[in-house]
Amino acid sequence: MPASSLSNPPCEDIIVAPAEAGVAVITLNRPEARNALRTRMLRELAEALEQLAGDDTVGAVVLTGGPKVFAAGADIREMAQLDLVATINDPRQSYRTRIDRFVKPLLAAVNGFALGGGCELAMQADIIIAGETARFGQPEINLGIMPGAGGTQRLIRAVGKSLAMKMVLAGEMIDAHTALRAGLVAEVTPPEQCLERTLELARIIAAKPPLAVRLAKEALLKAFETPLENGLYLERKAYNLLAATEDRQEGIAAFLEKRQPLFTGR
Ligand code: CO8
Repeated sequence: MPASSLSNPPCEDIIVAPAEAGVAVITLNRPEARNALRTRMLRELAEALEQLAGDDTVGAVVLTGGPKVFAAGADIREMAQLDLVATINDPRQSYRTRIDRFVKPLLAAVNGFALGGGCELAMQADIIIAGETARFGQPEINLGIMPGAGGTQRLIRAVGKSLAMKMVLAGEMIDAHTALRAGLVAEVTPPEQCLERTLELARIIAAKPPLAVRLAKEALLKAFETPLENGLYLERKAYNLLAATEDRQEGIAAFLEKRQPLFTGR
């Protein structure tokens, strides 16, 4: 199946590679505009993820901007056309929400700039792997605006108050190693190994029992917005649910029989 046929109508701003070893790869594909996130690109991304969510051959998705840049933020030329009413009605907000609803693990492989909406998109992923060339920033302040797609909320949770304030108020970027120290990214790799390492991690996750992965992701994300007692309650319910799965039986049996488990997603 040709990659572009995964979405209907065919994708123009992203490339969706069909799953290999349980991992599908989405590449942002506007290099001439530094992968600026125009409305079309976010729509294609939301639609592609929804399709991949329903595809049983996909256990995890890797999102990349290619070897040079992740994404330079919202498309400033497009933004320049939007007045207050158009901004309030901006469909990009709902595409962002649809991306947030992706239930499978989403990993971002970031090389080069991840700025503004591009940094916010990387933060919508569950795990970020950064190449040493990666630069993260929220430079919206330089345009007379502020982050509008999670840059104040997710960044402060990821890197803490002081660094988030510096990035958002001064518009200063941070490099990959600073991002690693601050907890924004999980690993830093040489630039040319960033995608391969992210794929490797995605393949590892895709081979795990999918129901356990899904519920664990849900519980982890709830930690950001739930008081501890409620979060612990939710975790316990999710944990209990997994007791009814065949994959739990298989995982425990395989351990006791000293063999590799064969998970089926049931
Ligand atoms: N939007 C549109 N076009 C862009 C963007 C962008 N964000 N970034 C780069 N481009 C275009 C340039 O205009 C240029 O086009 P052309 O060749 O036609 O002149 C081309 O890409 C190459 O750009 P540069 O020559 O500037 O490339 P460099 O490699 O020298 O620099 C940078 C790369 C550092 C990324 C630089 O382009 C830059 O600073 N870009 C803007 C970064 C920025 O300010 N991002 C924040 C945008 S605002 C935002 O993201 C708000 C999100 C709110 C979302 C809320 C709604 C859901």
